[in-house]
Amino acid sequence: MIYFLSDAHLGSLAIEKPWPHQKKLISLLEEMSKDAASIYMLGDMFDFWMEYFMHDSKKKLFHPFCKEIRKLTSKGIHVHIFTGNHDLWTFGGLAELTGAQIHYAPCTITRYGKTLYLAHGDGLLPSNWETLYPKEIRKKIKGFMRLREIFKNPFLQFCFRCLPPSWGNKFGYTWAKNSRLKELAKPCPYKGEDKEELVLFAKDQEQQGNHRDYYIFGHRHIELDLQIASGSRVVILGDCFKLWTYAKLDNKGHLTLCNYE
Ligand SMILES: [Mn+2]
Repeated sequence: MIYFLSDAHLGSLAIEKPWPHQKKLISLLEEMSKDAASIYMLGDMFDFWMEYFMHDSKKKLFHPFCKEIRKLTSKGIHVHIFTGNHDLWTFGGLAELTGAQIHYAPCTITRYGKTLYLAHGDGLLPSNWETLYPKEIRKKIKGFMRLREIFKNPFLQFCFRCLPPSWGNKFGYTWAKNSRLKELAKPCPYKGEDKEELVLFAKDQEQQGNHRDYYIFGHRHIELDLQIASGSRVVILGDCFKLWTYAKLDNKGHLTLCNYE
C-alpha cells in the first residue's frame, strides 16, 4: 500500500491542543506502517519549519513526530516529505532527523501500473491563467507568486537562517497563525471545476499530452476526488488537523480517499 497525506500544520498556534494533535498524527502513521511500502507527505506537515544556524530549542516539540518517521524509515518504509509553502526552509536537517527523502518540487512517479503527479500544489496554475482569470484574481495570484519568490530566494533564506531562532520563530509562527485564523474565519471551499486552480492545472497537463492517471495535491485543505478525463483523476487530500483525510493506493492501482477517526 502507498499512503498520501498532507497539511498537518504541526505547531500551529491556531491549534488549541498541540500534543493530542501530534499524537493523533503519530497514531495515523503507526496505522499506515502496518502495510505501507511508502508514505508520501505532500507538504505543510509543519506550520513553520526553518533550520537556523543556531540551535533552535523549539524543534524538540516535533521530536515525537520525527522519531516516528525515523522508526518507519528504519523499518524500510520509504517516507517522502514534500515541502509546502509553510515548511520549505529545510536544508538537510529534516532528512537527517527522519531518514525521509525531501522533495522541493512536484514529481511524477509510476507505481502499480499508474502514473501519479504529486505536489503540494501552491503556485501551480494552468498555462493560460493570465487570460483565464479576471483582474482581481490575477492581482492576488501575482502577489502570492511574489511572496513565493521571496521565500525561495537563497540570499534571503541565508539571512533568515542567521537570525536568533526565537526571533525568527516569533515572526514565522505568528504569520502562519494569522493565515490559519483567516482561513478558519473565512474558509475557501471548492471553487468548481472551471475555477479551482489545481483542477485547471491538471486539465491543462492532460491537454498538453502529459497524461497521468492521478494528480494528488495538498495545500487547499479541502477533500476532492474528481474525474477530469477518461482515466485521469484529481485528488485533493484535505488535511490532518481538521478533516483528518488521507489517500491510499493499493497494489491493483486503485486510489481511495479515506478518513481517519
Ligand atoms: Mn499549503
